[in-house]
Amino acid sequence: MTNSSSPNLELFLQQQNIPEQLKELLMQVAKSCDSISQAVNRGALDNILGSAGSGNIQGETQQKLDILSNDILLDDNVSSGLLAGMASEEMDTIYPIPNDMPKGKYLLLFDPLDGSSNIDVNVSIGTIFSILETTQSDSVTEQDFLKPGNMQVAAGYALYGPQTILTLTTGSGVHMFTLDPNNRQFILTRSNVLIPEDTKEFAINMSNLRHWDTPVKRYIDECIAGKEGPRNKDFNMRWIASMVADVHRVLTRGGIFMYPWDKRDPNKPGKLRLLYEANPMSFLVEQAGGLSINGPESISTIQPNHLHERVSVILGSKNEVALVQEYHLQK
Ligand code: P6P
Repeated sequence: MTNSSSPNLELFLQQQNIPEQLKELLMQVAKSCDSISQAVNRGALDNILGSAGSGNIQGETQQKLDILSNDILLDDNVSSGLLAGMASEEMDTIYPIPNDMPKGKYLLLFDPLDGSSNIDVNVSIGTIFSILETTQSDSVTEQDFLKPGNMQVAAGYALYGPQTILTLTTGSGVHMFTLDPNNRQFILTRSNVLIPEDTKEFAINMSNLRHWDTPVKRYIDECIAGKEGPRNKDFNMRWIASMVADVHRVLTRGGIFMYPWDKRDPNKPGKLRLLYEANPMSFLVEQAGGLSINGPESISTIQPNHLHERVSVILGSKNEVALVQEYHLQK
């Protein structure tokens, strides 16, 4: 039970040493996530489940809630005067703030509703966001968005599960806020989150086993060998197929999350998107004392070449991820 002195998001941000406009932007994003949470909670009652009958640039069928969530984030933020532009998993190109609107120096990137395959079966889904800065407020181009993850000024996610939890970082630790359904306030419920350095829990889609590269196969085989194998301990496995839910579990109790490159489509570096999935999650994980790599290298140093670039993702408990990185470097 949080005591009555637990600050809400607004009070917490007031105490942070960050620009006022960034505080305003984070408050606005949180408000959008509350609206998305309410839409998700209504589901079939408002006939917003199922396919929208359209596809996105990722080659995925868009769900009605994907589009609704994207529209909420666009509509809520377009006139804030805080942004130069936005980019989304659901939009082919960047969204420059129109010239008749006030502009700011921030870029907001998001996956408006991650885990869409879980929407219709009532399993946790989430919104992931990343915030960059630009000096080109009046003439932003895609190039302005192509910054490595270590240049983010803030990142976070909203997890729509049994509770709606907003997790964010501005570079001074990771903090979690639980949405109070009675007053629609995000209340600080965990501050300075730290990921345990060791774990006995891995998250990966095992159905892809035959497609993995040797370092990943080696690592997973050793986990499955348990006490009788080289790791001398038994492991547990989880796979929710919502990155937000799997990463939240890793932040909350440790673990390793893996969506590695596989040979189904050798020219694709991975399934997950660099700019608005891997980079924000990597910022959070590293701020919480974990590691986030693409196999051989840190994700946060990767220079993006295009907006919807994909990447192999291995993140979580520091010592476990370091072992996987070692196997990749020995390859
Ligand atoms: P698979 C959801 O579609 C997503 O982008 C991530 O949230 C999740 O981790 C992954 O894909 C699940 O992929 O192949 O297991 O369905």
